[in-house]
Amino acid sequence: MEVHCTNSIENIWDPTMECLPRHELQALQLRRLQDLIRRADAQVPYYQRVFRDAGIHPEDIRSLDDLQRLPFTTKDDVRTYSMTEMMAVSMDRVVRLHASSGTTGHPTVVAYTRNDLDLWSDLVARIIRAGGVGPSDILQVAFGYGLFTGGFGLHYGAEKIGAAVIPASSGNTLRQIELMRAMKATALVCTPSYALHIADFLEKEGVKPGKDIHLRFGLFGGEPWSENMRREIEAGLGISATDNYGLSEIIGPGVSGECPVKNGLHISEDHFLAEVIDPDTGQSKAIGEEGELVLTALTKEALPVIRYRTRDICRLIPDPCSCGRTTVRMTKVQGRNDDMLIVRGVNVFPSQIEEILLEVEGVQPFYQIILGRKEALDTIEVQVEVRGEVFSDEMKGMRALEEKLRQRLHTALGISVKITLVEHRTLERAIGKSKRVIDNRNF
Ligand code: DLL
Repeated sequence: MEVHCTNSIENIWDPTMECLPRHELQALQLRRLQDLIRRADAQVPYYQRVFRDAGIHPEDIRSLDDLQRLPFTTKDDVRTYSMTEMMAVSMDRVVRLHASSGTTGHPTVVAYTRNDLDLWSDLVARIIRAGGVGPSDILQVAFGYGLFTGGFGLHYGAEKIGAAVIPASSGNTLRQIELMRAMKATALVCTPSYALHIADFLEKEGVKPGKDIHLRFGLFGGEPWSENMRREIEAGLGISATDNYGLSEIIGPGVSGECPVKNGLHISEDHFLAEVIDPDTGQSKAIGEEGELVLTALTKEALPVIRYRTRDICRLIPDPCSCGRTTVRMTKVQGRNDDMLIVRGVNVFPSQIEEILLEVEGVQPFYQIILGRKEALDTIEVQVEVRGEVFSDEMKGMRALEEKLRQRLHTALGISVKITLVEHRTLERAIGKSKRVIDNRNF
């Protein structure tokens, strides 16, 4: 196949597939979709039932638009039906099990065949190369190794590109820094909140990025993070930071990732079909409109998933990217539909609050949102850390900062928020995905 990348292909792991002309990509997607529906119809008890109830036959899928005739798969479906009902292969072909992080409800168990693991490491290799990391890099994996897909996913992807992997796992921040220093790590992967914690720790210990440690790149994902948070992490660690996205039900990390342009995350569309729908009505949205991301895993052997409702809110960006990849991009995920706060009738994502807080001088990137109820009305309080000099400043400075934050949040969100400034390094730190919201409202 001809390679159509216009730019440097140095940071493109699989230029043939990542830069496929759109018409060739769509033809491949259709062949893979037809094959997926045939496999699901022949081998997956759950989809056999769903197709029968909806009167769908594999030969009905004649174009990519026919995807919309298929019913959605939800997290509840994946949870309610046993794994064997969802699987397209027998257990003797399964070589690995993982589980979703279970941010909402029980975790979901997911299975991989050997081919699935090969595919997964190849897809993660794409995002690692896109994030700037190459074979001469030394990459510290500070995601948890275990049921969570982050640790093992990034580990095998990094080995595939030939980088040297430090399998540090998450936690024990002092040791992370010692490892980074001793093994001369040049790249770090973990959640963005853990990256911030590491950056803060470096500052506390007097370790200087660029002098004592030599990180150049960071690939972060697993939870939402704002552009302002990116700036804080890049400055604190002295690196270029890229976002990557994925979910266990689809494969884990490796679904999409940013290239050096940092304007959206390229979706590996030769393996995942992406749609955006209205989360309330389930109606398809036009490309470019915001809504819930729905993904179909075209090529996975053990657990094929058709039109999986991710609950993640984003937009698709169809315009060509100057990096040369031809794949559609998704914007940074604002948050999960079910993490959206509804405060006195107003919809707010924690990431919107984060973006506003971090615009203000003196504020540290550590905060917590506390919801309550007073006289039948919702209350919202944001506790946010401030720099030492601000905190020890006379009360006037503190009150002025509180007022500034209150006004900015009111203007941007249309609700009044109580601001409580707290001393630097007093809020709890996350070593994995952070829990930003404490909801004390009893429904
Ligand atoms: O978090 C997979 C992953 C690991 C992705 C490491 C990237 C890096 P789960 O535990 O199943 O899988 O959680 C999936 O996490 O539906 C999103 O709500 C959220 N999420 C993942 N990546 C991002 C991101 C892994 N870059 C759920 N931005 C997803 C925002 C993210 N949210």
